[in-house]
Amino acid sequence: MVHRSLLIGVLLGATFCLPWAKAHAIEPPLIYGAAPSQRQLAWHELGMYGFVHFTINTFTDREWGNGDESPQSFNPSDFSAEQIVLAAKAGGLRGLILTAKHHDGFCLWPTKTTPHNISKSPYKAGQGDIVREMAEACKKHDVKFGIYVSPWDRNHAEYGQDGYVRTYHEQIRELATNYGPLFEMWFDGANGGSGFYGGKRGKRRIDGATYYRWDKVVQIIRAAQPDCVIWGMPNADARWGGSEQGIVGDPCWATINLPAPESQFSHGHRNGKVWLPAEADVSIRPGWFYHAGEDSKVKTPAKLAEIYFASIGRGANLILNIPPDRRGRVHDTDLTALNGFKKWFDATFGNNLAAGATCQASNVRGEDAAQFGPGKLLDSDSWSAWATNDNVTDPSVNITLKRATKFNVIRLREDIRSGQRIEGIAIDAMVEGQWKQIATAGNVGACRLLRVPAITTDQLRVRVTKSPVSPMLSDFGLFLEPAAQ
Ligand code: FUL
Repeated sequence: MVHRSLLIGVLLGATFCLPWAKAHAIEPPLIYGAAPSQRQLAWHELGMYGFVHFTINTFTDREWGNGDESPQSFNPSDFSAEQIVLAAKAGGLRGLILTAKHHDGFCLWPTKTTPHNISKSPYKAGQGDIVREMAEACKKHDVKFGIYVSPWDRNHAEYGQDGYVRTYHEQIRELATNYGPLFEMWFDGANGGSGFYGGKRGKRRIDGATYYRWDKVVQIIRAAQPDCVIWGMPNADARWGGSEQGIVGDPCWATINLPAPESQFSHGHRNGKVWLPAEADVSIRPGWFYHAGEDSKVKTPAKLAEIYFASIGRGANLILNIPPDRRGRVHDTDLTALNGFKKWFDATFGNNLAAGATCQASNVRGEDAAQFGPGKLLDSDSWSAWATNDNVTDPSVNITLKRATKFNVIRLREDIRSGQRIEGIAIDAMVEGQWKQIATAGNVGACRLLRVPAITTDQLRVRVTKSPVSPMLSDFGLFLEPAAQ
């Protein structure tokens, strides 16, 4: 039996509180499955950034140093962190991750943990610190900064034993505490076994899942850099996209069940238990380090555009490597490619042709258009969303453009703060008085780009064809991509 005074209270509340309560009456849909943390959301917003592979390998013309190279060989003739950062910026990259230490163990900062570092090189007569110079140039030009610090160390005598793990943790602590905010730290899984190892040489086998004490690494980073995305270890914030070609699978889910074999990283798992989005990595050249012999093999803007669609366009982030040459600068050929790519990017995405359109949805959550109306598809907030009532899982929205418009790229996003919901979507265009389906996709996620044959129309329709719960679509864009050079 309901207590009498309680009942009266509820009734009074219902009567007198209603006008006040109305603004809060329509609750957003419940989150579906795993959803991103704040730091992951900021990372999704970042989208595209760069890698800077630079170390002794640049001077020995190798991809993997053995660990026995002399620090004397690290000798850039005209290093300019600013030139590298400006090259990245000119290419539209919004952050840079520097190889502070690659597998050969040479440290680009004057670490206290090993003598195998820049202070033993001729660079600035042993007074240099490339990590600092890069961090400062990034800060100056409003580019985010991140660090790659290889777990595998082919120089260190104690690699394979506890002593090295303590050294490695200390290296991470130095990097995480002395160089300002880091947006991402990258932990490579490569481990070939053989190396110099303090002169003992031979092969060292470790279990990559347990040897490095990742739990401790996470603690060190979280304490110093709570907003830093950790890439590539158990309990990380982001995962490898499954290729080194800058391409992820289609569909690519931001969720996955762990542990999972790397062969499943490119697609992830639908309804996976953790939000662990993919990052697609690729070099602008065939190798990760600069080799003069590859000057004629720099990727063209057209190739970079293709990569953009196969990574960002499938909801992943993209990290493009731009390796400095022996001067310590980005080579002219790479600069030309980066500039061409940015020109293509601006020409394509600089003008959203859907701006100013009107939207009519088949259903709006609680009829509350101010909170959940289809106008949210066209506002400047990436994640504010058109939402429907809980029982409506296959709604559609008609979009009327201001005038007949030619386009060949469609952009969709869903409100990933509420999880990855949509499993099927179709776009129709009104052509000669009839709806014609022009594109479909098996998911949406943080960003979905669909290239279509150029079409001119003033009416479109977006249909959610499959979703286990009410969808939350947050962005609709139309663009006209010029042919890339
Ligand atoms: C790989 C490394 O072995 C390469 O040298 C490079 O650093 C690439 C980004 O990751 O696993």
